[in-house]
Amino acid sequence: MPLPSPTHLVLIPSYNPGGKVYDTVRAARRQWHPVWVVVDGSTDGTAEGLQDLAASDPGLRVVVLPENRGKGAAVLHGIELAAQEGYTHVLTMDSDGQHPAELIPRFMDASQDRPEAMILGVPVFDASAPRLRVRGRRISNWWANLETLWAGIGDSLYGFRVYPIAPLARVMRGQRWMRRFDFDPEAVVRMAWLGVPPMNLPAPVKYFRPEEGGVSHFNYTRDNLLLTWMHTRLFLGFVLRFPVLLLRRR
Ligand SMILES: Nc1nc2c(ncn2[C@@H]2O[C@H](COP(=O)(O)OP(=O)(O)O)[C@@H](O)[C@H]2O)c(=O)[nH]1
Ligand SMILES: [Mg+2]
Repeated sequence: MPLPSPTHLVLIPSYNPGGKVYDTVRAARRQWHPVWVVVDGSTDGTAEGLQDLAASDPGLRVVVLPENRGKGAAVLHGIELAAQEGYTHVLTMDSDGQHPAELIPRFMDASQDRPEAMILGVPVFDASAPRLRVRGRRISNWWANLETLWAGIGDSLYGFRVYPIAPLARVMRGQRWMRRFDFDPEAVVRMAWLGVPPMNLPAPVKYFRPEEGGVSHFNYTRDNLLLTWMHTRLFLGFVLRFPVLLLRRR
């Protein structure tokens, strides 16, 4: 079992993930200590199940929010608590088994080597990935690269990342968006604007069929509208910052 880290923790926002969450959390715990799960108003019984797991595991902490407020809101709640306890970095990962827990140490090492950077997972898809999702993210990636003047964001959407806590909290406290699925792309763009350098590392992603326990809360219409509005506001922010970004690139 890994030794407790005083600086880096694994933070897993979770909303109605179903039974996959237990394997996910156990796999994360085999790689890292501490692991925190923020249960975001789940109604599938996983809050209780995770609390049972935490009762016999000092490396696992489960924070339960009574109402669903979104992935970004859950991450913000987690990083505020983590900062109060002296942590400086979080690795965020999904609760539904799609992300590679075995790469946690490699991502944490990269972050320890370059604490000023954000360590971004770049998804390596296999045949299980839905075409629409793979294509859709190219659009988001194109916008994110433009909005940062090609600062080097490998993937704008993948949630398997290590963030320095202080700039992330600063970016999130400053505005009321970024609370749902607009969290991941807006976080990288705004962090890049603050001057946080991205470092990209490949990381496989799996898509499970419903009969394998796969659950997705991504709603194509609702969430693509949310992402379109997000890129609209980021583009406006980009126009305002253009001179600064250009100077920095020079
Ligand atoms: N905290 C929180 N997490 C969410 C919410 N919706 C999704 N998630 C989590 O965010 C991650 C990605 O969501 P998911 O539905 O799997 O989307 P997909 O992987 O993009 O299809 C998973 O770990 C979910 O549990 C939410 O409303 N609140
Ligand atoms: Mg998922």
